[in-house]
Amino acid sequence: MYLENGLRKALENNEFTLYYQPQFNLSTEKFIGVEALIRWEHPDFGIVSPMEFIPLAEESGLIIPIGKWILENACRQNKIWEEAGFPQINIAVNISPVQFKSKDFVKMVEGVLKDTNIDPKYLELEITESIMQNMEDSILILNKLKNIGIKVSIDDFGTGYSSLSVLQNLPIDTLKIDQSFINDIKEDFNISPIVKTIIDMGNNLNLNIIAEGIEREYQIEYLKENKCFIGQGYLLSKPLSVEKINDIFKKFI
Ligand code: G
Ligand code: G
Ligand code: MN
Ligand code: NA
Repeated sequence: MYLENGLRKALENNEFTLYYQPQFNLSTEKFIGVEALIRWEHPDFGIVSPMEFIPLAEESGLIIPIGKWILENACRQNKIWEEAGFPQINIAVNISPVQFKSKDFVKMVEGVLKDTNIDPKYLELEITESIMQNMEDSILILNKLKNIGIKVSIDDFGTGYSSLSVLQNLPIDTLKIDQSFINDIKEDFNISPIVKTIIDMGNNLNLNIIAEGIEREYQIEYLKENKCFIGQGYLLSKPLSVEKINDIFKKFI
């Protein structure tokens, strides 16, 4: 309860910040995008993990204003990088299923794009497989997002229940392989066939594939050998503040 009261005040008190985790092309080692990840600096508790407060925000409905704040700030930041003369990169933003299903979601996204004036093709929204519980409505929303020109990825892919046939009917662009599967890639490459199956499926459907949670060099080797060429994870970089991302721009572009 105490945390939830704090959450109500957090937006107006400016207690949220966005961190950005770099995404790299595993072959060229080029920096190609970032995933925005919210952080809450609570005045009494210090940093509170989104794993704790996003569920509270979803239950209370606060995810709607907070989600809008996240999207606005991520898009504005991408514009700032563009205006600083850095090459354009993708910005990925996590979207809560509650937000995705909310009445004015598409209108909100359009408004943010207009206000921040970023090229929609550099924005990627991360949704989860749970939206497929309501396929028809979700496809309508996804088609609207596609028409706006933004990209959509399925986050934590492989942990839900999406079948190949469902997947091929979804107007999406990218599969993000859940980090638990990347963690299963051990040094001897003697692993379950799941990672390879997901990569093959994604490639066959012409989707981009991003490996999450890369922590070991040999995982990169395995991924490249099996034709997954985009990755993020602590080995490559942790989520970073804006200032630190600026340094990466200077080093990797
Ligand atoms: O960075 P990490 O520990 O911080 O994130 C923990 C969880 O919180 C992950 O499941 C992640 O998807 C989620 N999360 C992080 N940032 C955001 C955000 O901006 N919006 C939403 N909806 N979820 C987020
Ligand atoms: O649910 P989602 O995939 O958006 O959440 C991303 C979460 O994974 C964030 O909490 C982020 O900080 C975390 N993360 C990113 N890279 C790694 C990694 O290499 N290892 C682990 N354990 N977590 C990671
Ligand atoms: Mn994510
Ligand atoms: Na994920």
